[in-house]
Amino acid sequence: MVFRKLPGVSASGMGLRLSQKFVFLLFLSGLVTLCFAALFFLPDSVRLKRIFLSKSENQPATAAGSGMAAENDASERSKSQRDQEHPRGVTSAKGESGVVVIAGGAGRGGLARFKGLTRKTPPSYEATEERLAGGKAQEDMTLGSDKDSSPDSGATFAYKKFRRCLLKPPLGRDGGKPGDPKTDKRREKVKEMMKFAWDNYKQYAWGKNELRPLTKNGHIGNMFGGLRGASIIDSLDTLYIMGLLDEYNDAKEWVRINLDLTSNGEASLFEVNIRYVGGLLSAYYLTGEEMFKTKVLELGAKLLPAFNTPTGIPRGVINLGSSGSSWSWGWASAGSSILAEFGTLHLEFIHLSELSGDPIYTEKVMNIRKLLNKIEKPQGLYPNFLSPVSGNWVQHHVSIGGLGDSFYEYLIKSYLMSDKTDEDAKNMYYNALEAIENNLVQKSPGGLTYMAEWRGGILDHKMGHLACFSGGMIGIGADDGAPDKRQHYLDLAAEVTHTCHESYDRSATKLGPEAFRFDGGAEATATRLSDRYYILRPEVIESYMYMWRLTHDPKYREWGWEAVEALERHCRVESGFSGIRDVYTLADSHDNMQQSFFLSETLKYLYLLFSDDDLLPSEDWIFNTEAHPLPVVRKSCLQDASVTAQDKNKLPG
Ligand code: DMJ
Repeated sequence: MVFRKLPGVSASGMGLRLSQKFVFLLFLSGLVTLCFAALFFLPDSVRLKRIFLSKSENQPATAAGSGMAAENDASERSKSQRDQEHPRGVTSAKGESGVVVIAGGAGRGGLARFKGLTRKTPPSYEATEERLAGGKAQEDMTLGSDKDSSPDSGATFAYKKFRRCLLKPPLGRDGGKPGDPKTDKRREKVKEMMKFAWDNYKQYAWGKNELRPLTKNGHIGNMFGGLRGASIIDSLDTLYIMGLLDEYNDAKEWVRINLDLTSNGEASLFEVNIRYVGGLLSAYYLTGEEMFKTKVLELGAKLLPAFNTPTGIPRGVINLGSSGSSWSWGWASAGSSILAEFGTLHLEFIHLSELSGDPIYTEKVMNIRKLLNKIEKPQGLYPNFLSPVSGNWVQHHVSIGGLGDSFYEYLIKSYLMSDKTDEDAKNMYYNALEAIENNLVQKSPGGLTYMAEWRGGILDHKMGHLACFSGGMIGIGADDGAPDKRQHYLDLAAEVTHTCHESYDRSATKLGPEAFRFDGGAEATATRLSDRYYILRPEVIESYMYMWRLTHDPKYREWGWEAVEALERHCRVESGFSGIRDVYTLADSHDNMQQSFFLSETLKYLYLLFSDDDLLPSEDWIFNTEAHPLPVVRKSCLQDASVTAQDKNKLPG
């Protein structure tokens, strides 16, 4: 700046009068004050902060005990990133976004940026074999992927930490091998059945969704919106826990190379969630293989647009392509959504939030929960159809079987999976169970306990095969019921399971029909031709497995073995297993379909039934409705940098 000496003006210093100097200084100090004020009063700006604040103040704290802060930061980051880059909610997996937060990392904290995913060598199968045999390689294999996902490596989810928060090793001391040779032989038989089903699928239907064992080809169907390999995804964890490791490896490589998530088809939100999301989540949690996590997060993001309805209750069908449009099933009353569909997302979505650090999945399912909790319920019951537009029930049909079933299952399992902290789920479950007992539970003249269906107050004395899961459900919830009800719940669970066994025992094939009745003189038998089929469903065997674990009454293993023999006799064909059209005739008529849930559920539950309880122990693992094991979320342990659940378990008191 140049200060000019003005003529006729007595000047001092720089040629300015004292008063001029004073005005200038005043102006200068005003300017400086204004600049600082701008810094503090203008909206928060990271760039200004970077300039003016020290580096350490600029970084979010992610030190020990503040794991949540790191998680929240990751959530915010991914949420805003998604909003900006993928306005329709279609995101790439976190690992691919290039930005991840160091989780845990005691005392260090800080935001770290990484490009792409760290590739790793697949786990060694020798190590797995050795681990299954209880060898020293256990730690190497089970925690193999920690090299990628430990807090130090920068992944969003600390896998190693998660493993330490389990109370017991997932595969038990010896892969769950039972001490008793007879049981072990039975277990080996189930493993052979799995291998047979898998080998035939691989030979004739590889990459398709399901095997058609009579015509020896693949079936694609229209439930999965162009996604393929349903039998592969559904089999991953079963193969793994059975120690069929070559087969597991083939399945894993197919997922790595061929699972194409860019499909543009129309899918059932429910089916994709329970089979694909559930299957990939389990595979990740059991093996620590990062690729499964990447895939499941990519798929999970594709499901989010289904929730864009006035109430947030998702519609049943979703386009998995970029349009993300969704609609209700044509057959569902007045554009309604189905209770068993929108009510069977909770377990998987909680884990999507856990793995991604993005709370959006939890928010979506909590919103469903809130609406259902608030809405008026006829006699305390939850009807099967709800409008995603008005949030009101569309008609009053209540069923513990199809259309309603797994909603109830997910209430009690949400409570158990939350390490018994989700009190809302607990209350909703026990209230629902009370309403079910008051309105639906019946005793037949022959003394069989069953669950009828309810149509606006009128009972339909029919029980679906699907409803037979409820024996197991009531059993696993017994212990957390009111103290004076616990034995009652266990008895009820046993009675329902007994009835379901009767539905098998009263057929010529010793397999149960799709639905059985308790009217017109019938007791646990199908009276309609259209209800006589059996499509390899798991629900009855599922209840045997839970009841075995809860009571150790040997009858459940005997009943399971009866089912194995019946499956071998009537459903095993030259190239796989097939459903049958009529359980009451010995001249088998096969339906030519090996359902993917046979591999995922029926054979897994049988295998667990003949295993020691320490294979996927109930303290640590909750099975989703497709029998994919998901771990209990131990928030306090996961956030505690130093003490693990195993340590805590050992602490006195
Ligand atoms: C499976 O896909 C799941 O168990 C679902 O909850 C109900 N139906 C089939 C098996 O029967």
